[in-house]
Amino acid sequence: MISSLATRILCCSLLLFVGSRLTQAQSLIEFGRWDTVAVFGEGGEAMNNPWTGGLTAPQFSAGDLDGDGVQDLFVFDRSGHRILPFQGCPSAVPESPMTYLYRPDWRNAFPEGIQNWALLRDANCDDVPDLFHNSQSGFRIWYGETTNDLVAYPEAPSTNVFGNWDFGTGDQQLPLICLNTDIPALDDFDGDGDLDMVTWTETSSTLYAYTGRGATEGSVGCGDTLIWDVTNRCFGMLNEATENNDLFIGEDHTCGFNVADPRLELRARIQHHASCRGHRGPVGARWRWTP
Ligand SMILES: [Ca+2]
Ligand SMILES: [Ca+2]
Ligand SMILES: [Ca+2]
Ligand SMILES: [Ca+2]
Repeated sequence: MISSLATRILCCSLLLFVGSRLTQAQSLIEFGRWDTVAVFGEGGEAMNNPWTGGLTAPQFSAGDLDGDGVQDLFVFDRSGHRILPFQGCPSAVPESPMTYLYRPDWRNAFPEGIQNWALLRDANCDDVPDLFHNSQSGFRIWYGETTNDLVAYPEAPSTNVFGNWDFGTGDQQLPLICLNTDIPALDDFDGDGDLDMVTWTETSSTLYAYTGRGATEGSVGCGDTLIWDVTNRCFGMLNEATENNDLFIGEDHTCGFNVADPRLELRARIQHHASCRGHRGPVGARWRWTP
């Protein structure tokens, strides 16, 4: 009996001792990022950003993230939903290309939980990049501010972005479409100062055109509020087959359903810039609308 009791006391003492040592050891362990080890290519040249981790399905955006007047690089990798910011570093040698430094410490500037696609654009022309990203079958915008020499997105959007849809009875405010499998073409295509967008429709068969209303509303071209009209559901007179990758253009194109008066663009003369430098997003071409 005494022997059994002594054994129990000894076991408990050992457990308490081991437990306290483990707790002490755990409190001393700290993990940190160590990416100062240089890595060299086969030719012996030092590699830039060797510890970035690789990119699988990246989407690239330019934007001045730290407000120093130099364009930085925002990368969103659809695979893993990763955000990778890079600081733009001008070369000290004239006419030498700019390099980029991976800044994982800037990641916390961006909202969490972004999936599928994310692009930076300046939606309100304050020279601070705003964040567009997928949300269900639409998208949201976070407006940026520069605080402490780094962009911040303090105010979460409460809804997806809405636009004006006219089906023949006047404007209706409805959510804009941009599927999670898509990446929109997002730029000022008509050159009037505000952002426009071209993206695939719900069935990925034709293209929506969203046209910024800023200039036509009498506000500044790129106003403090981004207002979009859905100006075409069959933009570019092309549609893709549902079963395969066949593309129907021009006279072969069919448009079963559209918004009212889509000829706002169809009447316009569309110039197709075929140069590779004109490629933008999923549309694979650069469009210019000329009245
Ligand atoms: Ca910068
Ligand atoms: Ca902005
Ligand atoms: Ca525009
Ligand atoms: Ca406009």
